[in-house]
Amino acid sequence: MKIESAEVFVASPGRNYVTLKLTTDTGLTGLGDATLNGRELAVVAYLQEHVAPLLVGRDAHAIEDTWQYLYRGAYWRRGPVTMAAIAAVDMALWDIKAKAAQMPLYQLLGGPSRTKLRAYAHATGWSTGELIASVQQRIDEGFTAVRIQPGVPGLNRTYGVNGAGSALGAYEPAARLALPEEEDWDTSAYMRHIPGVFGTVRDKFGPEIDLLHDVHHRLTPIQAAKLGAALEPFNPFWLEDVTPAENQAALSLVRTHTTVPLAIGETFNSIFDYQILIRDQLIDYVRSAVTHAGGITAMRKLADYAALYQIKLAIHGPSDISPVGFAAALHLDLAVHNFGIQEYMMHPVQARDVFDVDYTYADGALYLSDSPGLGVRYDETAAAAYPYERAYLPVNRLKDGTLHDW
Ligand code: EZ4
Ligand code: CO
Repeated sequence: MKIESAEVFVASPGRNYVTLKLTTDTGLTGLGDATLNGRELAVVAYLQEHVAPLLVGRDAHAIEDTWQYLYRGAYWRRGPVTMAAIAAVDMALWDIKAKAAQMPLYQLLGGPSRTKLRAYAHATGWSTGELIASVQQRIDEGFTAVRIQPGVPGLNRTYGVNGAGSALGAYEPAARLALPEEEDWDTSAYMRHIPGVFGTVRDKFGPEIDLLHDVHHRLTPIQAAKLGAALEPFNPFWLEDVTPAENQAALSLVRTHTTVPLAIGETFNSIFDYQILIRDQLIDYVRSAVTHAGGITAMRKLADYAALYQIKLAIHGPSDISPVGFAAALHLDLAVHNFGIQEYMMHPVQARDVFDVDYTYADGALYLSDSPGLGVRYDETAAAAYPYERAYLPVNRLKDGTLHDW
């Protein structure tokens, strides 16, 4: 079975998605997600100009060899653009192989290790009262794990929260503007405010609900250590991305001071980004997206490496991963032994016009069907009604104008 064509589609049903479609000489098709939020067309060019010519005529079954060919064969290694392109090809080839086998992809990965996939949803509110209402909404939807993102006194807006009174989902995770919005940040104000919010939410909802929080790369290691220790009385499920973690060894400082579980990795794109973090047991959850870390082939290796150290898989699941990339995550989640939890941010409603998915949500968990492949169909005609829109993520500045991590 040979690859006959490789087509790239860009559509913006609520937000931009880049989708790769491979077709074989037997008529099978496979889909891959290549969406890199705010840098979408760089991946489109990489796929169209540099990858597609290499794919036509290749054995569609040779997934590992194609992965190595695109990774080693480029000479230039890693990086989000390259790895998103490789991920899309890899996903599409697994989709094809599973369709050829007439099995859902998770069967080819070893079969199901569980009956359902526990998911967490987002709750946001500028004030603690608004946040509590948002958490209640998620509990009413059946979630037993909720990520809480409050506003910070003195700031105009911050990651995930658009100032006072903004509706849930209206601004998540950020404004999408044709030029980057400038948010503001004050680490001291944040550090003073968060423990009180956690305490109030914990008091309100009791000990059983799992509460998560995303620090979004904003602290130094010693600040992260201090925040972790301050939140321990409220038993967080995890703190996410406490530092940018480009310096992996720095996380050992955080570990020395707190037992709060740490999750990291949504901006990583290689298993090597985790080499020290996993080997030295500095984290508890790996957070890479299938779409950004080289696809199923690479993520399976990452999950297995993490499993050696009792570290669990908690794949990034924001709305900027397409339903194709999200489905790929669910197949891995179901198959690996060391599944932790799945982020479920949900997609804009318009995305349903373009992506027809077989996965379902009920009572705090996600389920896959037994349809062959990834279980996602792409409507090219519907997609054409949603042309690409340039959109940037925000940037973040301290009060004195210094550019900070967003
Ligand atoms: O900011 O996916 O945990 N989720 C997140 C996301 C990221 C976006 C960036 O494109 O941190 O909301
Ligand atoms: Co995050």
